[in-house]
Amino acid sequence: MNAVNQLHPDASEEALRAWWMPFTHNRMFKAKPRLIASAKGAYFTMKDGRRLYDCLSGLWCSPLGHSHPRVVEAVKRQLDTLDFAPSFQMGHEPAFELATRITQLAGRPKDRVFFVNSGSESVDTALKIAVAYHRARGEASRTRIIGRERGYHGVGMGGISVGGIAPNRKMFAPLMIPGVDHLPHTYNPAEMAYSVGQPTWGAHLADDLERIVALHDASTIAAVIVEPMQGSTGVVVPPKGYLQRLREICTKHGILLIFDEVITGFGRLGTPFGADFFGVQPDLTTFAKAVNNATVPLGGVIARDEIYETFMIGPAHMIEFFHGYTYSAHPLAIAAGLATLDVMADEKLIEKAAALAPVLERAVHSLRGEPNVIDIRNVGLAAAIELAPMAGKPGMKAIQVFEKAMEEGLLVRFSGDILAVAPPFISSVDEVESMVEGLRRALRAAAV
Ligand code: PXG
Ligand code: PLP
Repeated sequence: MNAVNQLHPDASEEALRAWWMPFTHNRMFKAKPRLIASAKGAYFTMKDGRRLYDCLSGLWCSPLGHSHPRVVEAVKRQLDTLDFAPSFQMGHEPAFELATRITQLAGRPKDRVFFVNSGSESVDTALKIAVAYHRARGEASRTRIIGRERGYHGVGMGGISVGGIAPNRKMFAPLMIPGVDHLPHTYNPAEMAYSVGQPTWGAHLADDLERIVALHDASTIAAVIVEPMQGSTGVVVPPKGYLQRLREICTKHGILLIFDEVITGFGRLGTPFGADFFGVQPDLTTFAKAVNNATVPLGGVIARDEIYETFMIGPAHMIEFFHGYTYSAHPLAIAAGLATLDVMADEKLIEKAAALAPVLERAVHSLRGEPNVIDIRNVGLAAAIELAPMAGKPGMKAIQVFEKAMEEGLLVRFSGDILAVAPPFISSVDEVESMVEGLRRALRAAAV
């Protein structure tokens, strides 16, 4: 019998042995598995038949809902036409088209797109571009990268080095790239708890970049990488004026500014990119996830035209950038990307996200005062609810609320003691409001 067929809602631990699951408490999961069977629109159907509203759009990545018919159709058609195409020294037209469409959506029609397969790869690629760019310009001493505390930039060696989440780093210290420093994070509950949208306190924290520049000297620094809004660490929203200040300091010192838009790209804040929402343009932008609704793995880096042109030196028969992945611009991923951007445009989904943002904002802040809630943060169509940790058991309160929320038909995301929601753009006002009421009941149920 096929092992898959043996899986059942009460699947035995033996059947679940082999898959070492990512970012999961494997023992707890396998003792009490939660098996997803299918998904359609904004809902998952579990193996036991329960239906769950997808409060985080997958892992921040499926804003169109699941199995959108136009995306499914495009991928099926592509599969019958060209299943794989090498992208080293060869190309297929849809990849050029998607690159063009992405630069247009970003309002940077002259810029260039390098395709990869995940957010982690997009970050490592952007760091390589930054260091190689300075070298090509004759400033090979610019090798340091500045990240930020609480930053999440994936799990590649570059990403964990510039990232600022301790558990993701501490076990791998000897593998980290050298010469990295970190800006302070901007979260200060005493100054900004329950901020609605952007906090007004904290722009001055960007000035710490001047301290870092003074310490290392600008001539050693290649780039600063930040998420415009820190997603994984629990929707930490940049203070008003903070990103502008970072931009000014980078420009002043010839440092590239990288926005990691793996979560904020493609509409999450109600604008095409976070750069549009905050009104600050970076030099390099990383993206993944929503670019193709996560139908097939896809990510990329948008580079300013001047950065690309800097690489175009030397004889024309020479490779300019020694980097790329077997699956860069995989035809299925590209087809899903083109269909996703078509659906976003035709169904005005980014505008819909913008229209739902105030609905989520109003609703989620009404949870203030519910049991164990110590902060609520929001921006665009994303919000986080921070809970007071249980004495001696950090993370446990969030697990309890997560389980109660499942009983309410909600799949929410938790990380530490922070709950995060980022609903699909196709959601109705009623679905967003009902999600928050379900969370309210879950918070109360987890308190007793
Ligand atoms: N950069 C940022 C800003 C991210 O949010 C990555 C890079 C890495 O992407 P990949 O595709 O390699 O996972 C991410 C990913 C969560 C959650 O619940 C967030 C991510 C991934 C999974 C879960 O916060 N962010
Ligand atoms: N390891 C080996 C032995 C390989 O041959 C390759 C690619 O050819 C890789 C790793 C990298 O794989 P990918 O291009 O899918 O990142």
